[in-house]
Amino acid sequence: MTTQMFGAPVRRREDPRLVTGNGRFLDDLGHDALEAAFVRSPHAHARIVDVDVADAIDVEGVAGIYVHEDLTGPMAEPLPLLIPHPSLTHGRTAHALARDEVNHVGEAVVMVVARNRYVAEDACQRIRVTYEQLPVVVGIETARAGEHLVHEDVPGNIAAHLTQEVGDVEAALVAAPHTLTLDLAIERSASMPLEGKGVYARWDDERGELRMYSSTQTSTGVRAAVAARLGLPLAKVECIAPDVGGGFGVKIMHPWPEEALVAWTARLLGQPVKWTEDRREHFVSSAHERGQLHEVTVGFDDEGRVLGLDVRFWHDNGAYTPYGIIVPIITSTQLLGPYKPGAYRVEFWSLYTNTVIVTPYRGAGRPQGVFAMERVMDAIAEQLGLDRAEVRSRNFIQPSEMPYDHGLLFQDGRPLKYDSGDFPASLHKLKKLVGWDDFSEYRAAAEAEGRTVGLGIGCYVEGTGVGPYEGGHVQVETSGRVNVSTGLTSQGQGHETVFAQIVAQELGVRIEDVHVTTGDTRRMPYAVGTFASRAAVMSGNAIALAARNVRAKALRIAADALEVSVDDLDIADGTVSVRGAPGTAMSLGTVSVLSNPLRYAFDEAAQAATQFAGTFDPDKPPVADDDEPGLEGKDFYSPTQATFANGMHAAIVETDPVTAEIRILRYCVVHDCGPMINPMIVEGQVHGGVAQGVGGALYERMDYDSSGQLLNASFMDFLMPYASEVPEIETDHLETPSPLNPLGIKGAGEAGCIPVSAVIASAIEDAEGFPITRMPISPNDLWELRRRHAAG
Ligand code: MCN
Repeated sequence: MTTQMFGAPVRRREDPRLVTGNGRFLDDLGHDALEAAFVRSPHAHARIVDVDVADAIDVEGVAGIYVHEDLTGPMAEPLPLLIPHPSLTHGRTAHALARDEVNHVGEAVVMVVARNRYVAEDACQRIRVTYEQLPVVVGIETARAGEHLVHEDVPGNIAAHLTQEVGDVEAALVAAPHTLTLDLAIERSASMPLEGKGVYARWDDERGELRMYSSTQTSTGVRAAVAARLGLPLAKVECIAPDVGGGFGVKIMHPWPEEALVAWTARLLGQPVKWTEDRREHFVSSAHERGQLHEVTVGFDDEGRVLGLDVRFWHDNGAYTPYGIIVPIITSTQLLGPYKPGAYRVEFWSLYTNTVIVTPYRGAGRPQGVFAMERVMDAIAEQLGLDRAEVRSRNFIQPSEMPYDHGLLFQDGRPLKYDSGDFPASLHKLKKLVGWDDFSEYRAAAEAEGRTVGLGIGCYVEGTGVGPYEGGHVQVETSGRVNVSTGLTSQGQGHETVFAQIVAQELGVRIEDVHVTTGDTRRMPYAVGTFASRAAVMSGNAIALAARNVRAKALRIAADALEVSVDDLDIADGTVSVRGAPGTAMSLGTVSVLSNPLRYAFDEAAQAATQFAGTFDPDKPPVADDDEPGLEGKDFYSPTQATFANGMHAAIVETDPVTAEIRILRYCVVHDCGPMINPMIVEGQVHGGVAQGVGGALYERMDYDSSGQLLNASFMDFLMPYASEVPEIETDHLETPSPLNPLGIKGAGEAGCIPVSAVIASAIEDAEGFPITRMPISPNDLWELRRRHAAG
């Protein structure tokens, strides 16, 4: 019997490499490369009048200086709009180097390539760009007012406007015994991977081939986008994602201007070129998210059941829309979480501002939506004097109602349908874990000590494992070693471990013999990327199917060689044996030798194969008619819809009566991502997500002034939680299988961060006794709220 690998808390195989400093990140590569630096706009909105590079050209070591006018062919075109949508009536994307106008501080205007980064930066200092400043639009209120425009030809700064309605909301609200209206806000924030973006490209002039390395979440996307920009056949471009030090969504964008420009200059100059983002660049020229204002009206009955929900919200999409409306459409369709809203109308406006672009950031639109929905649940409970968990439970979709269709359409125009989940069971577990029913005693004990505490709760549902597809390739070498590749990339999720677990389980080999490669277009040119918590579902299933194919093939070949029936064979620990006759066996390495008409006898397995020469007819094709040579198999997994994970969090916070400091005393999570491939990794993902969520709830905000300057564009000023601010996270799991995929799994990578703002707001509100309607909340904010509340 092979050890049960699926579901085992196997320690991450990549960690020894990573924690001993042996990871190879982008900046560890390309020491022979020229390096690029950029002159970026210091203004949020301005016309470019003149670019004077005369003083920079002669700087010793400068290889090239480029402005927009130097770009040719597709390089001069605006960057692609990656996800169009019919409602995106005024989509706009940036040029790789700004043409005529800049629309946010940090937009690249000039590229300098030089011997090294120091020289490139020195040359940048000598370049003088003359700007004519234009009126600046910062913040949703200003964008909505429409007095000034980000793009002259976009009236009201409205990139997109979309409404969906299920049922008659107006009638439901009129008929409801109770109604409430809430104004809610979540501020802009951003992912902060430890390793910023980076790209390194080598051009091989003799072969006309480009090899790129990029710190990306999609090597196939970068490859395709860059090939198109440079007018190269796909076959002539390779892209490899080395170790990637975090992505959290920002590295899914492709191509980033720098990716296209570095590849283009590498070809132009015939020399390797590299660019590594610095932290300030990450703040002002990568991507942000989260910024939304919500106006919610809810109608409900005396029991707290929602009868109608009317949500209007405004999304700050920054200066351009490469990702269309993906973030607000996720908010609008997944805001409902585990609840049935009666009639539902959601309407949003996606607005341009003179700030950094938006791309999906871990959770992608859900933290905002969950914040809005959960504030509503708490407000209903408060109004009716009901228990907050009870109100939630009365509105739950029941397991018997699965699959559940809210009647909403997702980005692709298809209905969004929950496949599975048991919300009452999750809530039951959470209440037990946090001690929900005993909290009044906990509070009384705290109050007796003069402490103010509050308990908060938040529930969410998350569409994970979205298509269109992902592939897996499994190959057994004659040594018995198993090579596994999948095209999506890894940024720290532990894919080398979980995919090896799946293959060990499915094929019947030792995990030590499995070697996993991700994100290399040479190995697997067909792939999408790592985002939307999709790797486990997509590549996990594709790899499982590929391993099953290899297993079936191994059994066919071995049955033939051993002259037994396939049904009499088993594979365990890399050996195929005849059930009941353990002496009659052959290693998978030997099967691999037999699978290949050219049987090199260089290793043990090959020599072992010779013992079957008698039973193996040399005149017969060495593999069955429908097989190809080699013990390998490939498969793809392509679902028709997302699978829905869900979770519920609760937290106990303490607020300081004098300093208004907010401390999280306990943080509890119940999570359901179906069967867990590796519970230790899932918990690590949940912990990381909660840590990021705590940042979003209490610390992290993009502090723009009205002229569009980002005032906190460094780690000196942008607060992130340290280990000391992240509470110990107590977790429990439910494993409701998805009926949609062979392994029954759902994604887990974003879950942790989704409800944290909602939960912390709920707990602070419970502690303080007045509504919390805006996150993040700092001690200053809380102090100010207390002052206003006291003043009535
Ligand atoms: N897993 C599991 N069993 C399940 C579900 C997941 O064992 N039922 C494991 C997976 O095999 C994988 C991990 O949990 O090792 C996360 O899986 P999944 O939910 O499929 O998410 P992805 O691997 O697709 O990762 C993407 C997701 C997203 S969208 C963001 S953003 C994010 C995240 O993962 N960025 C991360 N986690 C991150 N973790 C790190 N360290 N760095 C990032 O940039």
